[in-house]
Amino acid sequence: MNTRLDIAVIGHTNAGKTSLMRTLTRRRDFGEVSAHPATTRHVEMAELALGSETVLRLFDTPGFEDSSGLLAHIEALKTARDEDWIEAIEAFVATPDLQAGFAQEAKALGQVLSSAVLLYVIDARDPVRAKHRDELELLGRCARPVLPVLNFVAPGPGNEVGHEQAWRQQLARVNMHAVVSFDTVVYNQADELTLYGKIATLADRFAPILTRLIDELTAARAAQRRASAVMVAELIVDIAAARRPYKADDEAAKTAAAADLKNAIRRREQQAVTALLELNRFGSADYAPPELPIAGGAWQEDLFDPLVLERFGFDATKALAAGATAGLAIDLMTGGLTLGAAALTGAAVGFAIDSVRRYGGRLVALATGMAEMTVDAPTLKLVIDRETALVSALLRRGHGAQSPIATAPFDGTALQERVAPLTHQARRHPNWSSLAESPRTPAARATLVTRIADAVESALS
Ligand SMILES: Nc1nc2c(ncn2[C@@H]2O[C@H](COP(=O)(O)OP(=O)(O)O)[C@@H](O)[C@H]2O)c(=O)[nH]1
Ligand SMILES: [Mg+2]
Repeated sequence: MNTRLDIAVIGHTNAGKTSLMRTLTRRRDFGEVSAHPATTRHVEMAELALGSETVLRLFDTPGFEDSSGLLAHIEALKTARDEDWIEAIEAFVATPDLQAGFAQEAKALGQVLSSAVLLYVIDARDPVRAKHRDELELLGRCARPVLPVLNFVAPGPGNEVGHEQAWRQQLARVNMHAVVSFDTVVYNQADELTLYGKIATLADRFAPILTRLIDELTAARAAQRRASAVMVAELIVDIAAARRPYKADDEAAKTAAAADLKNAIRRREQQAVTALLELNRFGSADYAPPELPIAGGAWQEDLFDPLVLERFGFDATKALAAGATAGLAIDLMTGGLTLGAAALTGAAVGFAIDSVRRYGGRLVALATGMAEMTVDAPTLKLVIDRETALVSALLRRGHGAQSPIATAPFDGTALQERVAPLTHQARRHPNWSSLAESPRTPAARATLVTRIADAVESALS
């Protein structure tokens, strides 16, 4: 059984060879990609490992610039030396004197001869031309299995026509029946697995390692999705629970609290973006997150957060409407279980000492003239939506992509329905936020993160 597969990535210059290498190896910085021809001048290698074992080596090659001239040159060599094709190609590769003006092509062909399988990358926006036919003929003479890869198949500006069908017909004519479509910019795991599956068919002695690779890629993808969703869920809990206290009648303190909270949330979101990019092996150059579009006053002030009061067993809106004052909360807190406010005896129902212990300090603070700034619902929704959209975009992005990440429009209605009750729960626990002064991470917080992550994951496209 062979334990390491060498693959040469070949094709016409600018077909997307280097981009394909980047996407397959998840290395956005591999080699050099540009719209100028002949950017790749030497053979460059990238490895794929399972654990510590390298199972696949991909070799990026300089493109063939004049494949028709090259074919004619090698055919002439073959005739002059009275050799068969593969002998003539071997002699051409091994002997600089025989390379005429084709030194770059000789490097690529040299790599072809030392590889077990060839990936032939095709720009499917191009019609099939004579140069392509000659390239195919030459590759067909190299005595290696060839898997043609149709690149640039995603429709879009500059690719309204597409010549995928013509290419498939042409490839069938030269006995290349196994073909894959692969867009190096728009990542699609099914296409990637198909690519490895077809290689396994063409070179079945490598089937065992390719099967392991396929399993590993599948598992890694699921883990990456989950870890991304958990990062978003952590962010959601942190910002939903975040609070900043201030003296209620002090305008300057209020402004400062709002600014402080806003900055903390911005930094926390930026931190999540950086972590998401890193987890998915992209970098800050790929994405410029938009600012939180909030004006100063849009932050929520909740002197008496109905959610907190409700936790104490009474309907806050009713109680407040009935003229409840801060005094009530103080009574509750200080264990004055006599509850001076007779009108509010109902409040004692379901009242738990545990709740006093947990929320007491806050309610006392609120009741004694302190207020708190929290993130408002629209801002929270915005962050949830756009980070979920970012994860979707990252999961769809190939590492060969050059343009900055653009998140697709995201309809967060269904996600909000699932997440809103969960963020309410987070709001009740200020110290579950990593932005709190003394953050706590009880098991209940972990459970909440898991439930939010489930919702985020199911909203990923
Ligand atoms: N839209 C799009 N652009 C691509 C794709 N593959 C490569 N490119 C772009 O095409 C150009 C040439 O790609 P490159 O990988 O350098 O080609 P190479 O010369 O065969 O290595 C670069 O500008 C790439 O960003 C693709 O699938 N879709
Ligand atoms: Mg290149």
